Amino acid sequence: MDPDECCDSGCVPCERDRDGVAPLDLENYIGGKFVSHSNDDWLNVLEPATGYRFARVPLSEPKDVDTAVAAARAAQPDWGALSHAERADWLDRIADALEAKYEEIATLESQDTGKPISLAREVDAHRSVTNFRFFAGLIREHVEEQFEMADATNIVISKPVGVAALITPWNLPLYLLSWKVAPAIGMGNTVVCKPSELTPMTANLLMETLHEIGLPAGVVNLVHGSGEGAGAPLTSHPDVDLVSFTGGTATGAKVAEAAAPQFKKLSLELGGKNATIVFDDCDIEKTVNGVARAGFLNSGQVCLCGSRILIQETIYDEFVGKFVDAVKSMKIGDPSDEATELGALISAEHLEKVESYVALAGEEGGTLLTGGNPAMAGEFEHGNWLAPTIIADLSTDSRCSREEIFGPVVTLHKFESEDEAVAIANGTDYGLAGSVWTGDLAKGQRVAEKIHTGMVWINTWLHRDLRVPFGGVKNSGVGREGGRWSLGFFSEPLNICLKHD
Ligand code: TXE
Repeated sequence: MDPDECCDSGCVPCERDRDGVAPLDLENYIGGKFVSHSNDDWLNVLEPATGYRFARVPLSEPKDVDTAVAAARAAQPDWGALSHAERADWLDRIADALEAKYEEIATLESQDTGKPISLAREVDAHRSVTNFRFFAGLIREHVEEQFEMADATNIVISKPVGVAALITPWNLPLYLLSWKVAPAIGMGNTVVCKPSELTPMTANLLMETLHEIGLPAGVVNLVHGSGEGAGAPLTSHPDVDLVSFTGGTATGAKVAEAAAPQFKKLSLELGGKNATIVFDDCDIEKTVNGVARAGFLNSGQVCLCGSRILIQETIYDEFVGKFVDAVKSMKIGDPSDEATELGALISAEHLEKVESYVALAGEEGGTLLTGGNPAMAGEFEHGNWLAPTIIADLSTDSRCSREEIFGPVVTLHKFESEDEAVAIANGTDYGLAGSVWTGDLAKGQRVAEKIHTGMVWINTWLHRDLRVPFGGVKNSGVGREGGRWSLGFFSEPLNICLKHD
């Protein structure tokens, strides 16, 4: 289609390049080399804030996956034979090299995902470096456990699992990829990465970085492509021993189905529909800010976001008044502007999904307190924009309050008692995270223990200590990563029992 005609019709332009600059064509990274994929199929990578195309991602196919898995398999014995300390040194070298590209990571991530530059710096660039640094330290300190018997000693050693498939989504691209690559290679595995086809840029930057510092060929490989074309052949590949997946629950089910018959080690970090529980003894001012951050960080596109806000009825009106004012004052717009708090949504398709939930909320009896489509001018006219949206008066069993929307949309609900709050919090198929806001820490902990979920914060949200387990229950996933849980998942324990004379 003629790009001008496309723009005139108001749809998201599919091939509109900024100032006529040709898009960057990405390549796979296999066996220590950047290589072309084996066909001529490409997907345009668009800036979510403007709709401009700025890159093309290869739509690889199963034979590209085969080549990458073979390269990883060939590299594994030598890499797995290094000591933990030697591999930890490599992780530190990667952290140093990424740290030197801190601003480049933030800029690329902001352009690729539409998120504000300040957030891309503070969250994405920071954590991508920290993940490598953190696992370097943890792996260097890792000691083999021993269990003494009267007449024997058991020594448990951690062996690599083999070849790992690492599949990541678009909301926190390098943050999540580095969260998997660091412990996976640190424990002696070699890996094949399949980043989201919507946000391939910082995965490409990581490969360039590994290449520059001379990481041995084949230790980290990357195949770009769609879920069906590259992700599915990777998860079902007979020579892949382990799959670590972060993404949507429906896709997670497909990944589990592909991995199960071959008994691959599997970790699934899936969606969430997390409750934020506000008791009447909280510090209202701090809580309003904390709850707004939990609901709208990254435009609500974080699996941990608190999208169902339960407020004790005694403070409901006061809290809601202040909360709506705080949310209305959030600055939405140009991701490269330092003052921007909310950027664009990842894609036109995703925006459509999120908007369909806002429309559904109306049909389900909800009241829109603020939100909807902001008027965006100039080059942002073609971006994927939705203002932070607050919906009240929905029943707690409505679809909008139980299903994952994954956008800047929260629902508000009243509760009277602790038990009622817990019952509402547990009334979804998800169980990833949650937060409780109260002046009574004992009550906070008591409530937290009753929520069927993997993580609960009290008087804070997304306050991360990388040593703690991360993951969920129910439809939010299987297994835990983080700290020693990652080291356990990315290794196989071998017990050696030595009989004494
Ligand atoms: O993610 P997908 P989508 C939720 C959110 C969102 C929904 C769908 O609710 O609206 O998921 O998002 C790869 N075998 N989350 O469709 O499809 C895919 O190429 C192997 C929550 O964008 O799950 C990408 O690399 N891989 C989530 C990755 O899976 C496959 C973050 C994730 O894409 C595959 C993102 C297949 N059959 C969305 N199909 C979180 N947990 O934070 C796709 N992929």
